[in-house]
Parts: sequence; C-alpha cells; structure tokens
Amino acid sequence: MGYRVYLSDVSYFSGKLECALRTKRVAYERVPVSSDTLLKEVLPNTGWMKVPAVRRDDGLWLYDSTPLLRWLDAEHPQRSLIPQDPYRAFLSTLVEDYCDEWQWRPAMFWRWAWPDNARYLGSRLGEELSRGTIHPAAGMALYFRKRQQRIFLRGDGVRASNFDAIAALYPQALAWLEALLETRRYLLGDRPSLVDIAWCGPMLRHYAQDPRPAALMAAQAPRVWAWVSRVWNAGSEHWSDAELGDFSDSAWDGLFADIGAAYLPYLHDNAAAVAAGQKRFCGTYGGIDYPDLPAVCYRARCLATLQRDFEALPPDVRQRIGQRLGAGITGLLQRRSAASLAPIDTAIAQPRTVTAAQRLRYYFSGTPWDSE
Ligand SMILES: N[C@@H](CCC(=O)N[C@@H](CS)C(=O)NCC(=O)O)C(=O)O
Repeated sequence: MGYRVYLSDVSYFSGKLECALRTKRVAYERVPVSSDTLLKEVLPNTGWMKVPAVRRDDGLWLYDSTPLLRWLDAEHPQRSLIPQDPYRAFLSTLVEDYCDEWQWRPAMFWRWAWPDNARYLGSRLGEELSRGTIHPAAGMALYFRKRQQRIFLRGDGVRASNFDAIAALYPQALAWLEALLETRRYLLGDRPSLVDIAWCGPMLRHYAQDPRPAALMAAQAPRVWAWVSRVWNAGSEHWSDAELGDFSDSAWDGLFADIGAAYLPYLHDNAAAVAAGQKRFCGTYGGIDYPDLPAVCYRARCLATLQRDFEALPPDVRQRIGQRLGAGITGLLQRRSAASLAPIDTAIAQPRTVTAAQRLRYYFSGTPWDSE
C-alpha cells in the first residue's frame, strides 16, 4: 500500500520522518503543504495543523513522528531502526525524545534569531505555504517570520541575557556528534538506527540546510556534515548485520549529562506547571536561566511515556541503565510526575470535526503550539 506524506521542505520533523522512510526503503509520495492543504486536509484528518502527516492509500491517517517511527518499524520490519534489545531501545528512545523536544529551541533559535537567516527562511516558508492559495508569498513570509520569532524565541524564554548561552547549544551538539563519528559511520556503528534519525530532526532541515548554521557545520564539524548526507542516502546502502553500539563510549557522556542536568528537570517542572494549570513557568536548566516558558501538555505526555517505558523494563535492564546514566537520571525517570496525562501511544489519527470558529482562528493565528 502506498503513502502520501504531507510535509514541508524546511521542517524539522518532516526531515526526521523522511530520513526514516528513505533508510527503510519505504516508498512514499511527497506532498508539500500549503496553508490550504493544512487547513482542509491535515487538520480535519489528524486534529493538528502540523507536518509531517501521512495518508495511506486505504484512507488511514498517521501523525506525530515519534509514535509514527514505531508504527513504521512494526508495519515494515525490514531494516529496522529501533534496536531489538530493551536496553538499547530505551536509551535510543530517551535520546530521541531529547532531540525532539530539547534540541528544538536551539534549532529554532539558529533559524530565527539572526535577521539574514530569518528573512531567507521566512521567504522560503512564505513561498511554500502560499503556493496555490490566494495569499501573496511576501505577506506570508513576513507573517511567518514574525510568528515564529514571537512563539519560539521570545515566547520560549529567549532573551538578550541568555542569547549567547542558547546559541552555544548548537556547537556543543556538533562537538558531541563529531566525537561519536570519529570512530564510526553512524552514531551507533555501521548502520543507521533511531538515534541517527532523531538527530536528523535538528541537524538536517535546520542546521545543515539553513545558511548560517550550515556554514558553521561545514567549518567546524565536517564529519557531521558528511553524516547528514549519509543518513539521507542510507537507503542506497546495503544493510550491515553488525551489532549496534551499546552507548558505552564516553563520547555519549556529554549528551547524557545534559539529559540529567537540563532536559529531565525541565520536563518535571513543565509537568508541574501543566498540573497546576499554569500557562507559563520559569527555570534554570543546564546552567541557563529561562525566564518565561510555556507549559506544554504534549511534553508532560513525553515525560509520562518515558516513565512508563522505564518502569516496564525488567529489573536487570533498569539496573544496567542506572549504571550507564547514573542514579540522578534514573531517579528523575522514577520520580512521580506532577501531571497525570496519558502517554503517547499511537500514531493513528482520528478524524475530527473542525468547527467554523476553529477554522477561522487557525486560519488567522496558525496552530497553537500545544494544540490537542
Ligand atoms: N511531535 C510532532 C511535532 C510536529 C511539528 O511540530 N511540526 C512542525 C514543523 S517541524 C509544524 O508543523 N508546526 C506547525 C506550526 O507551528 O504551526 C512530530 O514529532 O511530528
């Protein structure tokens, strides 16, 4: 059965999903979205005005790259991306969640914080989203540049006081990946797996393809530069049967330390804010002060999912993870979340009725960050 993938050529999560489909050699038709297709096809069929979204020939709609990758590996077991053993699978899932949710801010920052890059990306988005609609591309470009800066910079805790520290998160990520790639072709060895696909979220569409961060990648991290193309082209390679690495390399230490010092504490504070019905909260994560962050329900569900998955592991696997990550991280994985939201379990979308009022609101203001 065939797939149509609704996507954007500049989108973080569309790039992530395309890397997975290409690596697994699952054929699909690319459907670049416009504001009209988002509103008339993607929204009523998934409940989100977000990409990527997938329509199978029989009318089944799938969305949200994280459960979608699990669905794909189950549906198309060839060239599986998710490691088979529970130890590697859990650590890969943790890295994926971190890439999706905690690498998002620096990736948005590098895209929208400097006027030159922001103007270029604004015009690409404007061109893409206005195609076939009545909207002028230039107007759409300006609208999206301002909207993304409002929601994902100022609205996501970026200030003059933490500007340099947030900017430094990208070169830090490059240094981590560069060290891993010094001795291997993919992040866990000789073939791609979930962690490569996850890092391609920020690395492909934002860092390797936006002019400003791409120049830095080519200059400072040529191995990462080559690896991004390697993952994109992985479908043309024969699959290696070599065992995947077990995350024991100390080159993973910096990333795991950031998960413990910044990401998991943030997820707990976010869940507490969601539980308390707060719209905004502040905190210091990984040594960076963030004055005014949105409480994001979806991320409270990410914490619930990680905690549920960790809890379900056999005790010896939990113990091995504890030995690798340290008691601080496993403590955070076990500490009760303040919110009791459902884990993220399915990629299968339920069609929903979109009221005229919602349609109008979305039309003028776009999807809210945390739409249900
Ligand atoms: N958790 C979702 C996130 C999807 C997402 O946020 N997509 C962005 C593009 S990368 C989007 O469509 N945003 C729409 C908007 O901001 O209005 C996934 O993994 O697929």
